Formats: sequence, structure tokens, C-alpha cells
Amino acid sequence: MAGEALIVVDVQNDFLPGGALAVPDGDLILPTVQALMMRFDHVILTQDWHPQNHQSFASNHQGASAYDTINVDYGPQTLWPDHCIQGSNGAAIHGSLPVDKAEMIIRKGMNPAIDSYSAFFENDRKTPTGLRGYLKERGLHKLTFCGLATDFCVAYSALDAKNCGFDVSVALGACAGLDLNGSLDLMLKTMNDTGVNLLMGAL
Ligand code: VGL
Ligand code: ZN
Repeated sequence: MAGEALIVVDVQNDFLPGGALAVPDGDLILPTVQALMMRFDHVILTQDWHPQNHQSFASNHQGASAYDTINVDYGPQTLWPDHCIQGSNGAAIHGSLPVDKAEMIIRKGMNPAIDSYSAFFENDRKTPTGLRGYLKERGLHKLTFCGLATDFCVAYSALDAKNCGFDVSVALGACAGLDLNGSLDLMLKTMNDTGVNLLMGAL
């Protein structure tokens, strides 16, 4: 497993059933994510980490509702229910995961004016999070992604990783999607077309 890392995307209370932006059946992946974390020598977690005044929250736009799309400086932006507020219980990584195994936790979405689905670049597609440099410096070139949500943060992260030159797989058995207006099929196709390995069964 030299050079290999597992990247566990946004397995946070707010994205699990009962949370502010729950991914349907998100809890069903927890045992598989745990097992993957135990198997990899290098585990990196990502954590959506928003300030209360974040632009992606419908509550910060008068007259807007969650799941509306608005236009911002960098293009269209989906509006979400308030979620993953810095320091809140909703933002915490789910307690069933062996967080102590992680060598790195990368937080994203801190800038109130820019959302960040990807763990590599914010939604302006320009601002780096530093994860690329970390992985390159550590010689981690073969990446396996899992977590939430398949069609948002997992897909954006996997696509950016592929475009940065990493060898990229997504363990679909350890992911769950939101599927807004066909977003799941669209992002699965985009990942496949980009050369991301979509792994169906157990790894
Ligand atoms: C996510 C919507 C908003 C995700 C994060 O983790 O997929 N989705 N923020
Ligand atoms: Zn978010």
C-alpha cells in the first residue's frame, strides 16, 4: 500500500439521517467506511466547516429557499440548509469512525463568500485548499475516496484529484448520494468519462 491513501469525505453528523442536510441512507455506509479506515495505512478526512454567514446557506438570502440555485461571482451556486457550522455537533465527524487513525483532517468552506465541494479547490475553481501539495509532498499518489455525498463533495474531490494527476478510485459501496435533479447519474458519468475508477463492490 505504499503511496496509497484513503480520503474519507464529509462523514459528518449533519450529512447523516437526523442531520441538517441528511444524505438518504448515509448511515448505511458507516460500517464500510470504518472497515476501509482500518485497512489503509494513510487516512485523510475532510470536514465541511462553514461560518454561520456562509453564502451557500439559503437563510442568508432574503426570500430564498434551500435547494434554489442563485448566481454568484463564480457561477451558479445551490443554496443549502444551514449545515456543518464550525464547532457545532452537526459539523463533527460521526462518532463511529476511528478518527484517531487519520493523519490529516482538511477543513473546507470556511470563506463566507465561496463554497467548497472539492477537498482540493473551492467552488471558484481557483483557490487551493493545500491538499494537493500535502499528498504530493508525502508521495501519496494512489487515492481512494469514500463518504458523502457521492454526487457533490466526493465527485468534485475525485474529479479534481484526477485532474491533478493522481490515480483515483471511488469506493461506491462506501458512498451515498443526494441525487438532486439527476445529479447522481450525471456525476457518475462525468467521473467515469474523466478516468476515475468507480469501484462497485467491496474493495
Ligand atoms: C456537501 C452540499 C453542501 C457534501 C457539502 O459534503 O457533499 N454538499 N456542502
Ligand atoms: Zn457545505
